[in-house]
Amino acid sequence: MRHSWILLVLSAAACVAADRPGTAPIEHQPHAGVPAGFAIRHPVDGAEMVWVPAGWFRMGMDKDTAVRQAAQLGYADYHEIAGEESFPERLVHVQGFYIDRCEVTFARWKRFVDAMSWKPTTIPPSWVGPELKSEEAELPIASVTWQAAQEYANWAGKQLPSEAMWEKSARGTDGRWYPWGNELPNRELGVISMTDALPGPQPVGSCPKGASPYGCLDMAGNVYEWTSDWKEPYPNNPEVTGEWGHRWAALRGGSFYHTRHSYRTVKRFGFPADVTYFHVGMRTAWYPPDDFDHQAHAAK
Ligand SMILES: [Ca+2]
Repeated sequence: MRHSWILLVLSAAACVAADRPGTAPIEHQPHAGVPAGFAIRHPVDGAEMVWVPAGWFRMGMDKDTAVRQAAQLGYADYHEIAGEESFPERLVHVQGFYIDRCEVTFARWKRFVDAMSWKPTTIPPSWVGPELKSEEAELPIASVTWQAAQEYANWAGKQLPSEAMWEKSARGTDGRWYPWGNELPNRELGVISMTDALPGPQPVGSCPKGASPYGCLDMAGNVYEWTSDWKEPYPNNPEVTGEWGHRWAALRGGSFYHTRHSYRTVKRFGFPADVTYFHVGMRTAWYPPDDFDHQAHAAK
């Protein structure tokens, strides 16, 4: 009996030690051998998805980083870029998952609509009817409400990424400010607006130089992307201001329509879940089943 207790205590101690940031937590990891960025075709919606391995990453930012990011963008005060909404920086652990390499396109959205015996509760006003114009096929779907985005994800057997999943997909594990590094955005890196001239949405994946560490494209710009989370203060945020709570769903990544500070990987944005605009789209994430054959679904 005494021996059993010693084993139990040792085992518990090992669990605690291994669950600290920077170490591998003891957990069920059926996909541990899948390399970062491994690409598959999703079996339902056919989207190319890339693998983000399980592990810790730096999420959010601290005040010093906010000051430096504001300065890089030409602002004297980090409150002008809502830097405090991303406080504090901390290590967050996520399970391994796949995420769409690109935003959901008109072509994929049409597959969803065609496959449904009922129609989504909302259909983007930009939807043109039963026939998809060829020039629209690879544009990102836009004017999508949070509910409609959830409906697409449910149909595909996937989900919207949480803010943590989205942020890790965009910045990897080195705390970078933008998907490509710390260099300021430009039109080679993303479909962005750094001036008053708006580029309008572009076909997804048109800025390969702006790829994230896992190969995700358009995570800065093109269309804003819904996450599965409500926009609420992060735990231990020392500057909780404004109105928070279950009022806004969180969006990430900025859009062709947004201001120059919206393209940072830590930037959070929110809209009421039943509201949308012409620059709001989505991408999906997916936890594959334990017996998923990654190689059999590898993207060609
Ligand atoms: Ca985007």
